[in-house]
Amino acid sequence: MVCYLGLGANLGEPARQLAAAISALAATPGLLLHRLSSVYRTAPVGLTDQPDFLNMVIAVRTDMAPEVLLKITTAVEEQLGRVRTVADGPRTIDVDILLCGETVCQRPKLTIPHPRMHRRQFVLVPLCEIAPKLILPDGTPVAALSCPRDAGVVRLGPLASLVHKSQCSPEGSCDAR
Ligand code: PH2
Ligand code: MG
Ligand code: MG
Repeated sequence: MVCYLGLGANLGEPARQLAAAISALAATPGLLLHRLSSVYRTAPVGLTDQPDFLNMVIAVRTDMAPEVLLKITTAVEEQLGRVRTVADGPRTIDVDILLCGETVCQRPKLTIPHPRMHRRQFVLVPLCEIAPKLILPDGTPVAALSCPRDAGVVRLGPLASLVHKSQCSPEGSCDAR
């Protein structure tokens, strides 16, 4: 099953934290990195009085249940020093489960598809970059929701171009593992 994860950071060194989160996910048994979007600089949505975010979306292949994947994404956030203060507030790293194949699930701690992804360009633009033909479980094509020219979502480039090479794999590439 292909799952899509949304990553965001706006405290500390956001590009490094995105790279560290991806490395930690890639090192998880039973989870394979499949696709990485570019990194985007995005204006904060919700609580607007905070720094711009770096956002990206990755696709992973896994057979694990969404609840197990949630435990892993939460552990990665904690490992990278995520402290939960205000809702929608600044964070060192946020790893959200957006989609897990065709799964639709509504639990107190896990709603799939992510309940706000349909109206967040900082999710839709990178998602559409790596999966332009993707259809959401409710039948909506992701391309119909994504507005690449939306002000506030600026493509910066591949993660590897934003993180010093020595901080990535020995080959100098963050996205080849
Ligand atoms: N995450 C939020 C709230 N607002 N804004 C941007 N631009 N990027 C985010 O990742 C983001 C946000 C809550 O998770
Ligand atoms: Mg989030
Ligand atoms: Mg989150």
